[in-house]
Amino acid sequence: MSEVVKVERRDAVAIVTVNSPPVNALSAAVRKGIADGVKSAQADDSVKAIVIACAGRTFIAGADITEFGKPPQSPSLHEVIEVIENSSKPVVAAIHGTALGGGLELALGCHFRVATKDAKLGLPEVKLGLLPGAGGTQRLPRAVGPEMAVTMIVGGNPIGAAEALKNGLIEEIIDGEPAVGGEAFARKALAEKRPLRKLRDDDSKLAAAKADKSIFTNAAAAANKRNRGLEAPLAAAEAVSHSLDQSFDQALKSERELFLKLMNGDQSKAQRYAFFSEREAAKVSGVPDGTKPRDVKQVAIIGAGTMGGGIAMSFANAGIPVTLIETGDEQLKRGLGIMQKNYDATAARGGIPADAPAKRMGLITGVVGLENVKDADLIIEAVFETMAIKKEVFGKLDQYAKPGAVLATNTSYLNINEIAAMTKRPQDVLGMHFFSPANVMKLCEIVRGEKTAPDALMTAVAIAKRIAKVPVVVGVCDGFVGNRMLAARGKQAEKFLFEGALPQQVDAVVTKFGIPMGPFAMGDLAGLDIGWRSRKDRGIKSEIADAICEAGRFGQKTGKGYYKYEGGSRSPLPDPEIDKLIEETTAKLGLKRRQISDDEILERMMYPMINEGARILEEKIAARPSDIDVVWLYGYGWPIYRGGPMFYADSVGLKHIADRLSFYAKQTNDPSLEPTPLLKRLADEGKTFASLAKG
Ligand code: T1G
Repeated sequence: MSEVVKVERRDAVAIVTVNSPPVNALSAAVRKGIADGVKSAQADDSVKAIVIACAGRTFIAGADITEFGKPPQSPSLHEVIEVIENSSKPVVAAIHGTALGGGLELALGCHFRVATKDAKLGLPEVKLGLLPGAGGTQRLPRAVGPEMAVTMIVGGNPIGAAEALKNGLIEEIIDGEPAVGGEAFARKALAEKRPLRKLRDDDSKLAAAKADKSIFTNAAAAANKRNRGLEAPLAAAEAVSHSLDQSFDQALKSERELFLKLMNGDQSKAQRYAFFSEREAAKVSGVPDGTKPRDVKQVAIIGAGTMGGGIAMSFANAGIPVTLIETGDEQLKRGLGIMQKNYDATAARGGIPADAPAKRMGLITGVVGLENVKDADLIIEAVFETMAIKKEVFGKLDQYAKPGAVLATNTSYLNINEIAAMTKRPQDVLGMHFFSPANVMKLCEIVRGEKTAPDALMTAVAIAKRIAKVPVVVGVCDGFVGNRMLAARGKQAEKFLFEGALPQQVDAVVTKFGIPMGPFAMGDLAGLDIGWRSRKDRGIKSEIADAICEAGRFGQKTGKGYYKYEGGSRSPLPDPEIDKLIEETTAKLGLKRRQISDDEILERMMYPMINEGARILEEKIAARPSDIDVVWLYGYGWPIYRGGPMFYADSVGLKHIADRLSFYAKQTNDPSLEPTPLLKRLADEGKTFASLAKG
């Protein structure tokens, strides 16, 4: 008898219930349990119909990803689906929560599917660098048509029950307990003597696209439009296309071949690593077991500027009401106006429902005066990025905030301990470093102060997840994790301009690697005047960057920076004026320019960052190498199919990286490029960063 699948009888209906927390993934035991359960019901003459349902919070969420890369165990998912599909008795999938990947593929093997109204159904395999490998590329087109199928499979995004019903993916939306709804549907199907619907035999929805291939090819092209460097979406579209030009069985073979190629490829390994790393990051190390987050009912955000507004929108997007506090009506009005404009623009392009802007703005209450924080359980400060102002705000928060409120600062690099010292409650103070635009970027660095209490930390992690952010706990240092590594890269980028390269060459190497924007285009986006002001405050000269700012070229905001921007476009155009300025400045300094290879640029963009990542691990600013990868994947556009800088370092080989860093340290007379002791040790021992996580 299966530990994870139970079969019970309700008169003539057999209910096969999967109970394998946390998400009823299709482990070998679950697959075997379902197959045996269906076979036993099939063999029992008194059973006239079969329902497959799940206990817990969700229907089957897919194949068990932890089994990937291990020797396959029977029965395969294909075999389980065949048992179901070939049953002479109707099999009904009763779906709740999410039916994803192999879970939906199993449901597609059933003769009927019903779902609760909040259920979501999808084939997200491309997000793991895979494609549906158990017939989904062939059964889904037969359920909803090839156009919708290729869009769902290439995009990897689930649809809701209503959309599924409208497109014929499910037969009915059910209320209450899924098994009860499934049983009721089964009885109805029996009473109506409904013919068993085997999707593999039903090509009716393929006819239009078979007659006019452009129906499929246009949908496939549209679905792949924003794909940059990912293999899986292209392979997935190819697999679905075979529903139109091959027999079902032949197309299954093609699907298998394409699936195995992806499974064994580098991209999927990186994407599966990223999936687990994101979840690992939310497991905070160094807090006592059982530490619970504090209850957060009321949230207050201080500052309605770009960051405060974006953070407020993140809460509103998650349906959580927030109080937005400013110092004056004018600032408040401006901030609320910008949010309204953003929501309206998104709704206008169909990104959110037409009624969403009003609903979400309705969750944001603007008030003037810090005393309005008194009922808040969590307060997030997002005021001007200077220590003096932050200290002043936290001094006041200490007066107004209720005991036990978590006081978070959104600072991107200032010292949290110094800010905490402005209060009598440093245990409640921490950083929640959001990334601009805060309503879009998923990363939230949770900065742990020296005195931050474990439950305060867990509160920030939990609330970050609630607003669909990806939290990573980091320690206090200049730039925490992401910006500190970015600074190491930026130093080399700037050096290249003095040594012989131009901005467009450096940026092209970085974007070719798969990062959406290079360092110079990023500088233009953020505004070059910010760095210029900070250099002047610290008495630091940088001849080229200073000359650019002295020419009034602050980046996109002034239409010119390292690049020029024409006709209101934000796309960077190389500017001969800059090339001339760089050449003149380096000539004035008596520097001899040289040709620099793209290979050298790539190594000096990536390896110093990796070296800084190793220092961050040595200093315990990050708990795991995978936490550093999550920061870069979700905060800086690192390509998901390369796993993150530390994963990438392991794939390149730490010995090579250490050797190259030593070489560049001598070539550029920059001892800071020498491999840090941790990197040196791992390289000498032939180990990887991943080996650190294994303890
Ligand atoms: N396999 C194994 N473990 C999984 C899992 C899976 N498919 N999905 C989730 N988990 C673990 C996760 O690691 C975490 O573990 C816990 O469950 C809760 O997850 C043949 C080949 C279902 C929407 O891609 O999208 O089917 O950290 O924190 O936020 O064609 O999990 O607690 O130890 O994410 O409520 C396709 C992946 C697989 C779905 C729930 N399926 N999962 O989100 O919880 S490939 C997927 C999710 C496949 C077939 C192909 C989400 C969720 P721990 P969580 P959540």
